[in-house]
Amino acid sequence: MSSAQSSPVERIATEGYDVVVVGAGFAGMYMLHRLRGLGFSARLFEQGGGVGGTWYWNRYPGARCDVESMQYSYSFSEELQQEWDWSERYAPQPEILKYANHVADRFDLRRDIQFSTRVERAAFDERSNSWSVTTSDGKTVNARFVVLATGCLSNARKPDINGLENFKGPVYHTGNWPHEPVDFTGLRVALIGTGSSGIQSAPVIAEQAKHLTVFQRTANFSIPARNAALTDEEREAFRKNYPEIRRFAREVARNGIYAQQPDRGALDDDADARRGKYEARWERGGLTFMYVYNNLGLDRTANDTAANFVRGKIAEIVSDPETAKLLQPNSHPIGTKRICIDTDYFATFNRPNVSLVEIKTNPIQEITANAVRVAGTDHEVDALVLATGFDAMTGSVAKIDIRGRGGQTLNQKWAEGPKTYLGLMSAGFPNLFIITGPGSPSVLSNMIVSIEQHVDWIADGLVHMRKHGLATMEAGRAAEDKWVTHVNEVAHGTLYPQANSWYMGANIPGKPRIFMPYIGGVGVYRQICNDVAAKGYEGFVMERAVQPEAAAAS
Ligand code: N01
Repeated sequence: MSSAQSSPVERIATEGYDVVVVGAGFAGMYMLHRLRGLGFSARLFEQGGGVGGTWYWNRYPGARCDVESMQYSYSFSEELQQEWDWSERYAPQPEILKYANHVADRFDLRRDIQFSTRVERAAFDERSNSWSVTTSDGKTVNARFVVLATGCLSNARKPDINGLENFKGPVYHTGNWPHEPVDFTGLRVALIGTGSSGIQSAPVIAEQAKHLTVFQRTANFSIPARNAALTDEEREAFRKNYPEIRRFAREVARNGIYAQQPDRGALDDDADARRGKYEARWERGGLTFMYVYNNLGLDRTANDTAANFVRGKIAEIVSDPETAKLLQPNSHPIGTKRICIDTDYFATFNRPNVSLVEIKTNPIQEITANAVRVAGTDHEVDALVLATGFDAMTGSVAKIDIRGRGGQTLNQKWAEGPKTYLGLMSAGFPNLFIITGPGSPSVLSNMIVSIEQHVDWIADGLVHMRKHGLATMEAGRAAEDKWVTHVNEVAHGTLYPQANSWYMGANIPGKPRIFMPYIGGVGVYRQICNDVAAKGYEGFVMERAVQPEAAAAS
């Protein structure tokens, strides 16, 4: 498209880029690679100083992926998946970041990436059918297409806790951790938040700190990771079976993870058989605990059997009965908030240098210069760790001033909740794609499986447009409304909306309560996307450029 030929579509491209990609995480990097392979010109802007996205920012102690390394990796290059050696069952953050850097080097991606540059504004010009993209260095470039690869959990959220700004010691957020080593030796540390990040970091901080006080608003379900070094034999077995493993992850497994699938519901087994199965999965460890049975996300009675099992395990592990009781989750069905995967989280509360403060009934009153005050008691600390999560799925998109047709902003359009067709595009914003956006399986799946599917689908769409001389592609309003309704209906057929989760936007005061990801499963979703494309991009509106002569005559 970037060759200097005569159609208006092509002339625009020579003044800028065919595509601007925002974000150099796993989504943006693969998008860039595909675009270049197809002969599109592309520029990628990344606000961080390096590639890796989530894994660039989340450097907190104990950070590691909760999807097994051999599966949390790109599948698009056979050479890449055969040559890279993962060291552990669950890769630690530094190793995933090293992998991201390896990919950037191996595919020579950096020459088209501008680091330390935020995209601040993107405005669609209806006359030229192109986007004008303004970056934090004050420059503006033109692009026919913009692809938002801004990540679902990339906008770290500082909580509105009274007095936080008065704290005299260092304050860290797990989602925006310093690049320099942080040493807690000899310090009293407060950890606020007990989601995946808090649960992963608590045991590691506790080993170093003089004292760790964990402030828990909602107790969470967590399953042991059973992390271990990968043996050569294990790696080899995966490599040999990759074609089948990848196919299964894409087409069969709901969450994009190759694992044994359940063949029955929890109430189809008697109590002994059920307990045996839960024990076996607990011993194996990891996310697949939730795949013992096929109705844990659907039926509350079935769900209770798994939740009771985990509550029982917490009581067995934690020595102090009162602490154990506080750590037993009761506010939501198991799995309806993202289940956590830990290494020694519950056992950490048996350490003499760790204490738990429950802040549901007595919220934090204030943070003072040197303490966290709860129910009139000052818990004195030297450092604060905020593991308080993200403005998920929409937060990073909302930070960009995006203006579509008629100058409408995406934030205005999404004021009552995100609206997309297939999570990929939003009506009124032509030629703007979102990778793993709200309305797609994204955060309910192995992210890399979902990322590759979206990138390939977008790449195919651009090739289709080039082949047919089309200038714009846009979600149709009717198709979008229908999809939003469908996403909602599927979610409300499950137990998920019963939790005050970030899936629902419930962690951000004032954010609309909409179940954002598509829960139908990655295989079903992939088929829907493929069918839509096969039917000539059914539900999307695709238009040719108006030729200057025709425009002048009208
Ligand atoms: O964030 P979260 P996260 N006062 O939103 C509490 C992925 N991830 O960074 O539940 C006091 O889950 C909040 O309490 P409550 C994964 O998808 C993956 O841990 O709202 N507390 C909660 O306990 C995950 O789900 C990996 O009542 C406050 C915690 O902070 C997602 O990222 C590792 C508060 C936030 O939990 C987000 O995880 C890490 C306040 N004002 C993350 N505000 C792996 O791959 C919030 N909280 C392993």
